Amino acid sequence: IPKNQPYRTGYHFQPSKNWMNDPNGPMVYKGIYHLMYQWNPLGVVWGNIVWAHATSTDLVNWIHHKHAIVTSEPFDIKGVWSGSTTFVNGKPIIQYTGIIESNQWNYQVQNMAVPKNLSDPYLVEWDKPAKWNPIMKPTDGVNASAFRDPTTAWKGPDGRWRTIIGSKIDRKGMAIMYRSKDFIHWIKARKPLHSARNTGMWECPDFFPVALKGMNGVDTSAMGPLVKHVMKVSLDDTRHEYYTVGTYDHVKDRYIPDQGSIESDTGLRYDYGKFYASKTFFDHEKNRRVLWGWINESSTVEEDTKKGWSGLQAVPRTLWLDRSGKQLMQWPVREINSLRAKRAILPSQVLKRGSVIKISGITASQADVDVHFELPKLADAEIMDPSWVNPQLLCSAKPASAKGKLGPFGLLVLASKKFEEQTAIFFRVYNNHGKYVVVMCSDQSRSSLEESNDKTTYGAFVNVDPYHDKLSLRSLIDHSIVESFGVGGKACITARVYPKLAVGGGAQLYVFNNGTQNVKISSLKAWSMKKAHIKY
Ligand code: DQQ
Repeated sequence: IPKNQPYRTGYHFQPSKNWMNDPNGPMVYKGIYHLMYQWNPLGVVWGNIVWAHATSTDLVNWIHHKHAIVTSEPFDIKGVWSGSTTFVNGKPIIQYTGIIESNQWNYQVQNMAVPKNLSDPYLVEWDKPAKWNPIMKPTDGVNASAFRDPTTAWKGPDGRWRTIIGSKIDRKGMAIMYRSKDFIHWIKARKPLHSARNTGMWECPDFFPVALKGMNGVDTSAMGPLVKHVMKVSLDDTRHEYYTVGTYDHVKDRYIPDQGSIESDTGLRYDYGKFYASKTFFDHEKNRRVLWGWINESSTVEEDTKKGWSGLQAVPRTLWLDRSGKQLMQWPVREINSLRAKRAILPSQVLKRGSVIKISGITASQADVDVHFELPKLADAEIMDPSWVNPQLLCSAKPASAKGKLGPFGLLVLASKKFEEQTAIFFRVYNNHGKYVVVMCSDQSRSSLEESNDKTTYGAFVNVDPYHDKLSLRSLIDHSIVESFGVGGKACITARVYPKLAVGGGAQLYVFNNGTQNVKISSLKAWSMKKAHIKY
């Protein structure tokens, strides 16, 4: 690892060097968590992809093993792309996309890989049975360069397995479904499980059940009256992910969203900042569903070349259905708390209009901070302009420096001593005909004196009633990444930032209120975070 690396993270998953993208085949097996990922052994941009492989007992500290899957056979000689793990009679089987030699560009097929030694909890050796591979080919009208990223399969009441593959026909994105009795021979269903017009290629689809009540996860094959289903896709066009909550009709084998749709701009997202090619798995040992997502850089290739790496994985998140049944909730896995070290507390107090309070005594460049706000006088909220339908545009038009009434209030992270640099994560509250609208913003516009970075501001509406609920904000700060969780995980925003001054000891943390109304901090706790151990 090159020395003097101000942007390398302390507790996010990243390889020793080079390019990383999608998380692949995550699972837990015999008490060991597995994360495989798309990795370029030869450079800082995408290419030469292998499935790198690391394991962990706690989702925090990792040990690398030899690559799980590399190109070698006619059915994957030009590439081993993303895929998922399914437990079939207790045995993990990987399905992944292989690129084959062809006159056609990026000709895609699906393959399977099985562990060579099931008694090895680290599952170091994988076998790609030449007898069966490829298990799915782009036949009858399927676009061979748009046929990839198999999901974890699920078993229907008829005993047959189902899996979906991301695809498109012209601009219509879809999840093609296959069925199998033996997990080897797969037959394409006549109709896709789901599709949506004008969405382009659906990369890395994910389809899974969530319990109607509580925070526990359920097995991917669970269905019936106690669950809803979630369908997520990564849209190649916009590089954003969208999901809907809906019903899986297992008789017709179709997914029907309750409301909204994938093509809509205002659709639900796991994360309203950077987050792509994500994948969940059911952690049957801790009864939770865990989400992994790839966070790419916001710096130029020149900068990435200098630092020698590109790409992070978000801290894995537990994911469950909100009580409303209309959206998901997310929260960093609790194991990450084991890295919390020195703590700073701010006693409950009024955060006066115009004030900026420093949180001292922790390493602000590698920290976890959790703040809860109370709003004494909601009636003073600004009037909502009906044209503000896009929260990202609203946040860009009204950055942290734009004074409001109730807000902006929140955190200034990775701030330099004289505020030449700062990343602001904050709320604003509006009054929309007597109903309150809360917007959460992550403002990167002043995050670095370096001009070449992408400093796009992100925003999300938070479906919360500030009359009854506290507006809380948790941010995981780690040198060049800030992952923020609004109101217990109702809205999440991840940003990449590359400060020049606010690095190491030069970084500071503040809580601020740039509104004309006072708000109350009912609690604020911040921790220095220890380094995670990643062995390469
Ligand atoms: N990355 C993989 C593909 C997938 C894309 C290739 C999404 O399988 O569609 O590295 O980032």
